[in-house]
Amino acid sequence: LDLENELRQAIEHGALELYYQPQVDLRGGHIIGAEALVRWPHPTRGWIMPGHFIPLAEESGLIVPLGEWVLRQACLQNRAWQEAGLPPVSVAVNLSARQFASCDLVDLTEGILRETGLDPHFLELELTESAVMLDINAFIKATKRLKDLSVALSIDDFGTGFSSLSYLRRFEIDRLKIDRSFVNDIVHDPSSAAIVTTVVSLAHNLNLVALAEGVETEAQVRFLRSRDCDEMQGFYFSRPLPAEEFARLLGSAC
Ligand code: G
Ligand code: G
Ligand code: MN
Ligand code: NA
Repeated sequence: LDLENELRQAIEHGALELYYQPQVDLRGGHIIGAEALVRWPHPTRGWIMPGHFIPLAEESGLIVPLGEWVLRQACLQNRAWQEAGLPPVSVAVNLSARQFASCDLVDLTEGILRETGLDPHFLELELTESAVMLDINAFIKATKRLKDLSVALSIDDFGTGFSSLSYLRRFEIDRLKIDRSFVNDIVHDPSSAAIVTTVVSLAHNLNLVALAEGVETEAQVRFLRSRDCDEMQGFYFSRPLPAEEFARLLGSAC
């Protein structure tokens, strides 16, 4: 059995798992969201990380059923946390450019929100600049309709995509996620520091929230606070966690 067939079966059997990485408010220090990150607990190969099977899923078209499973599971989980009385947070789901190009993404999202009963304000979709570049008109149409549903939208890995900045004024984006390659070097590399400072200003001037990804050290946190960055995500606060561990962390904070 090759990996593609195994992945197809894993999707069909609901054998994938979602981990959740906390997103934290830089001023108050509390958890405001969770990014859902898919993992594949493989019976013989151990845990397979998305970097290894998302590209395969994209090439084979399996990203469509995989993405549907991730979206439904993340919404169900977030709804369950809220029902359990945990402080409400948003759940962020990564979308591949390929999924964005599939014309029924908006209908699918609407259906899953209705089915799970999750308030759309607590769902965020993470898009990449490659989704913008794939088909700009389809992107504009889909993002408009998603905003009509009250779903939040962010640009993931911001600054790595070589796309034109003009899309930022044409789309109803809520948040810029500053790529971790920039955040990684802010304390020692003046260029990275300048880029992060500038992206935070850009976000604020466009009324967007700035989130720094890949935050690992106290020094990085201090730098980001000094630049008025709004939110952070990274190993400094927490690695991605299994659902039960995320719930425990969220519950212990209140
Ligand atoms: O969890 P990890 O850092 O290994 O994730 C690696 C990459 O896989 C990240 O770029 C992340 O955006 C992507 N990824 C994780 N989960 C999903 C998912 O459910 N769908 C898509 N399309 N990408 C994902
Ligand atoms: O591309 P995306 O932002 O979706 O990727 C998220 C990935 O980044 C996940 O695979 C997650 O494991 C990883 N990640 C999260 N926090 C950190 C961090 O602080 N440092 C590093 N190196 N990777 C991180
Ligand atoms: Mn992401
Ligand atoms: Na990212």
